[in-house]
Amino acid sequence: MDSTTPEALAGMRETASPATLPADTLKADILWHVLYSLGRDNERPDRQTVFRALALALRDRLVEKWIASQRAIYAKSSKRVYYLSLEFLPGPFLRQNLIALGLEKEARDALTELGFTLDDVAGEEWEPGLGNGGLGRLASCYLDSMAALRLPAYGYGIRYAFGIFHQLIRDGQQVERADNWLRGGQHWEFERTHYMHPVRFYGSVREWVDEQGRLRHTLEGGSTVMAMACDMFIPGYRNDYVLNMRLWAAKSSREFEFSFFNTGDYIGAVEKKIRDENISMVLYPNDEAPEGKELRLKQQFFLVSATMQDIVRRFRKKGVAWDQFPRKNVIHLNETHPAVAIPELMRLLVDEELLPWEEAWYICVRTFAYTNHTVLPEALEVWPEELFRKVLPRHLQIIYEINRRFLHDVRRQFPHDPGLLARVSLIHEGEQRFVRMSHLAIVGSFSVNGVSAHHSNIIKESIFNEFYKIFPERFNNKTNGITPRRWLRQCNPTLAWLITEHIGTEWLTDLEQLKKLEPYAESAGFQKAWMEVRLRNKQKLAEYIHAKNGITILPESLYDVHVKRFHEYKRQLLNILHVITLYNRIRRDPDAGIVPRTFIFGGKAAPGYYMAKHIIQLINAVGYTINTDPRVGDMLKVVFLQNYCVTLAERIMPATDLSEQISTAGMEASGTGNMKFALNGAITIGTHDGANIEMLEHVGDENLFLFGLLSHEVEDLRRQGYNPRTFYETDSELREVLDMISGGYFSPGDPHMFRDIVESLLNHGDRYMVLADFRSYAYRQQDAARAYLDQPGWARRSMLNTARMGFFSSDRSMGEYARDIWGVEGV
Ligand code: GLS
Repeated sequence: MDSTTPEALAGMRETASPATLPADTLKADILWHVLYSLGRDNERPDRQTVFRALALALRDRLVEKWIASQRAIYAKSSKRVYYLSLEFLPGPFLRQNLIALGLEKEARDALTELGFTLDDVAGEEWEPGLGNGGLGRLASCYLDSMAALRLPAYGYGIRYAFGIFHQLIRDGQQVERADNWLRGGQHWEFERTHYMHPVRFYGSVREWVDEQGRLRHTLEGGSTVMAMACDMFIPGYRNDYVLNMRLWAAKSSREFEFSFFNTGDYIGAVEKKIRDENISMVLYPNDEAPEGKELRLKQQFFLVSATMQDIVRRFRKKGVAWDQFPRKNVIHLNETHPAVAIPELMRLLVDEELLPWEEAWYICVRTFAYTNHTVLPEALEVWPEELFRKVLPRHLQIIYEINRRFLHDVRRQFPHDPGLLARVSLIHEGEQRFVRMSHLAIVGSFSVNGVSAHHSNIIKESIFNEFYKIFPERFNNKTNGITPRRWLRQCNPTLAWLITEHIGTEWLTDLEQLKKLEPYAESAGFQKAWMEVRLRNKQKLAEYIHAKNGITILPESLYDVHVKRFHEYKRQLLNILHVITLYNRIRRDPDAGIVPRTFIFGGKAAPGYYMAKHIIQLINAVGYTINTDPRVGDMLKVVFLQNYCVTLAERIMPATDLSEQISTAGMEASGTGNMKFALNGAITIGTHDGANIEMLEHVGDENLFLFGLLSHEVEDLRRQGYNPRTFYETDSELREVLDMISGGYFSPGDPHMFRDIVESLLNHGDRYMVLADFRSYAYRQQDAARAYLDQPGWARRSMLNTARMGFFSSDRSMGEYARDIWGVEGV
């Protein structure tokens, strides 16, 4: 067999240790599951059936290792990490699990004997879209790394019946379709139908005095929903260690149903069941914009209440005193979405365990840690006080008490700043009162971290500056990372193999090893091999694009890729303005010597986000005009790939030349797509924002195209009074582009179609400073094009990007969290 193929790579079993279930029975196990688990004829199973049976055969192997891992955690009585997140975006499991278990080759062989290829069978998997974007995907990279590092950890989330919507592009516009990811069955998880916790909402608080004269609080009335555990397994890379991600599904409570049934209200009982189970029905499709709906608050508490019951149950088994709780548990809040865990723990300790408030609070602030993922003011979560009182009346009381004591301390510490109290209060006062979840999370946690060095500085210096003055020791940075197992080894097997051939396999668990590639950057032979692999990846993407969009693209053209959620601050608009600029240059002079480029866009817009959806439409309209203009030919192509998701990202990352990371400086907390592209050898064009800045430090400024205003320049400009019109008036190329859009050049049937977009730039302040950065972006794009013409130079840059991305492994991030925040070690 050719040793450079992914098949050969799959054959490497360097550190694999034998599973209890042997690898060579995989085929028999698949056939067994076809018959006995799926109830199908196992003489001629179809592809979907084979996929499901293979998943079940792997789940068998995972569960053995999971039990062993749990036993090891118990035996060591380790401190446990609970990672709470309303979102996880794991992506398809099949290949990832095969790689982690070291069973890729066995699976290929077994499938070949059954008449299938692994590619075909893997194509049958529907990924669980239980997250919106970066935040959820980060949580999944972190679970992968926690497992790789053998941390005593658990992921906790919600098993939404419908994940992020499926995006279709119809007539150039986004259309949303429900994502019924469970329809194909639940082959990776175990549903723990016997394992339920009651979760209680609404009701009213009764105050009473007990025999010892203590003031007590009891919640009366309200309604109860059951949380059923569904466990999915996350294997560590070839280390026999398996973690679980426990996702809660809402089930109606039996008692209620029976009482209804007894009174003969059958339909009423069924309706109640449906209402209850709605809680885990759907993921809110907003990235960085809280929805503020009652159901969302219920989802948050549903996750928190069920998880806290699980944590307390495990803790109780140890039989140690409550003051040991923080030594045995750390609860990590992924954003403020699960921050109601803080008053929930207080409630458990004070109302149920009858601990004095001070003692309970002491436990609380030594247990929680909080990661902030955004500085956009509109994304900072707040809840109308009225709604909070209705849904969680006791929790609101507890928040008041936390706030009263906190403000008392602040007043003592800063007696001469009376305005400070209102600014740091957990309650925003005004016509309407709101609970500020970020303030709650900061006050209730011993650690508050940002997700890139730049972002963590912004937190300290601006958005949470006053908290930083009150609790300086709590603030720290943990730069995000990505898992190299999925984002190189799995998605780019041929490049992974080329790397392994030269530097061995250690990079898979120690990404800094990629540094060893640096000496090869000058080798003509290695450059050639590198570029061949990249070209093959680009050909594959071209085939996919041809099949999906019917557009033919040149694999040799520069693939300039912008994939991520659609948000104005991410500035897909800036990109398309530049595309139109190139188009105009070609129209003026077809021999202008433009480097042939393929612009690829992808990403979802929140269904209610008008401007983001409008920008998607503009991109598609521009694409249509350019792709059908005979003057342009192969020089420019614009492609919008629908339904960007993890599966699609895995296709795109390995085939990208230029990675667009062009947010307005100061607005992108970190970004993680930027890391995935660079790890696969793409070169970044980006702003001084988020983790781009650290990437620059690592890869060197000759290997990354930076442009645009710095964060403080953005702020200065805004303060001085930014006038976008000056740019329009002084830059004729820019003016031409904007006039074409507002004049209907790309929407001849409806000339006004895109006026709002131009209006937002020229007459509504251009909040994201698109026009201010346009010229420097266009210049930098020219540099990129020139650099691409020098292919050996590009190969060198590409390799150095990969070689220097070691720092951005999520293993490094998780190692830092474990050491600096959680105080835990591998089992
Ligand atoms: C986000 C940020 O916008 C990203 O910059 C960041 O990389 C990600 C993970 O930390 O978190 N915050 C958010 O609400 N959605 C995100 O993707």
